[in-house]
Amino acid sequence: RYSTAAVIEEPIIPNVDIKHTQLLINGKFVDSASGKKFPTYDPRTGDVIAHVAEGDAEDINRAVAAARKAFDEGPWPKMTAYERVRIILKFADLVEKHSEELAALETWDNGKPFQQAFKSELPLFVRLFRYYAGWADKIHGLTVPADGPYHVQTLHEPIGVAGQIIPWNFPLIMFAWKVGPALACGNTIVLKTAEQTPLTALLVGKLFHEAGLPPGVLNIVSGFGPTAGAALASHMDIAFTGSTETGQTVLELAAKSNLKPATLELGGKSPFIVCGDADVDKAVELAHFALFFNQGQCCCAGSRTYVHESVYDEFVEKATQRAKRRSVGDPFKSGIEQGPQIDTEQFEKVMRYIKSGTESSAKLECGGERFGSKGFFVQPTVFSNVQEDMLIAQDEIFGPVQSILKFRDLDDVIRRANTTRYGLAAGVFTQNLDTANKLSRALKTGTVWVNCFDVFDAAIPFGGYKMSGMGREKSVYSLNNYLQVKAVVTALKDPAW
Ligand code: TXE
Repeated sequence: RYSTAAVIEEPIIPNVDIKHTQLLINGKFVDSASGKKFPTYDPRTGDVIAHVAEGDAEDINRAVAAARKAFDEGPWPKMTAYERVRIILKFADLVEKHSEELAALETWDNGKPFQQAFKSELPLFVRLFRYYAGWADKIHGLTVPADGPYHVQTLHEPIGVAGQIIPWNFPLIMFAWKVGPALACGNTIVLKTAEQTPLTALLVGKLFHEAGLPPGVLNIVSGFGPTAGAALASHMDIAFTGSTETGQTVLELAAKSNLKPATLELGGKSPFIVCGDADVDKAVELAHFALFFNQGQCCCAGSRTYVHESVYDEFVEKATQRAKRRSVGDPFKSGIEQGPQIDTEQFEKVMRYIKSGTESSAKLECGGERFGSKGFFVQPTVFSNVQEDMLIAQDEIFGPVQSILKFRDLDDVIRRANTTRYGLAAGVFTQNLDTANKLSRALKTGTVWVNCFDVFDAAIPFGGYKMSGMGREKSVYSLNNYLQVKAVVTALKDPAW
């Protein structure tokens, strides 16, 4: 039976003031040029939390002008790297101080469990900025030994104004993945948040200015994709996280405007492979986490659970029991593992996929219905007997729906795991080193987690093969997205030296 720990008839109202709902342009909170506002909703109930200024093309133009001026005239790019380090570190300290308030706001706007936001996402956010502060004064070029009488060096220069578009599933973490490296490299930024989750970015934007960030360096525009998002994609250098379909539009706009480079971090349908030698209880728990974490709203969710035939029946039985024990309810209540989906569109999308699963020959082991009568909650759902050609095995559901498939041997699972347009991540669960090595090399994905999943350390690169994206985020690799390399070749007067 499903836990009835929390009924959302009386949602817990967090003790948080919503202080910032305007656009943050040139260091000031301002209304949108049109004066328009849009509502942001509490996914637990569908009630409006606040009305937020709605930016569109004109606001993007104002934000870009501010960012351009801040880049061209300084002081940001002209500061010493050490001064930039100190501002980023001070910001990280301020966020740490405001962690509880930020986590509450994140849960309210997004629906994720408060404990998850407070205990893991806020500390990771702070860690990401401290990590990037560590890079800011260690970015430098090379001296290159070339043929001929030349002194050759490379300068690693910021690209200028970075345009960044982020999604709603991890509003703060996605902010950190994008803003951290761009600022460390000395760029200025125009960031568009997702229309579902505009609130936390505005508060951290305020904290950044309190930490000493000069006006115009970080501009934050709330608004919708086809208006503000498209205007930004047509403007400058772009970094985008979102769906593969929207990623294609963003790349097209980037190409049609000024051929700006784009980094894309898109969707996935990641395999999680449980080998015959695995400890089944541990595999069940990790596979459950890999799929259900964050209401299943992770680009890298382990959404195709492949299980070796020798442990398949036991695994299905235990995975079903685990899903039935998952506690669903008000994400502010302690002990709740799963809150609501982000909005009515995502809720309906998940329900459509569940329907397509029940209409196929897959077996619905548990769940399959709405949870409660309010908001956007979905029962943790498990399908067994899933086949590759079913929609639930092909498409990104982005919800709490586990699809379990059976495999025979390693070559069989490698071929099937790679038969998808996506290539973001994979999980491998085995005690055999040779099996782990073989799978890690054969899987066509940007990340392979062996006997673990969703390890998001700041120093580990993340990104996709195939239609899961272009470029890498986090880690030293992400700096490349925000730097240009200039070769300086100087003729030597006295080649002998
Ligand atoms: O994503 P969109 P949506 C996947 C997931 C989900 C599906 C749809 O499968 O069910 O995408 O979600 C901005 N020009 N992911 O519709 O549209 C938009 O305003 C420029 C995977 O929310 O990709 C938001 O800021 N920008 C994903 C951002 O793009 C545009 C996370 C993401 O929205 C735009 C979220 C346009 N024409 C959803 N249209 C991941 N990779 O983690 C929209 N946007």
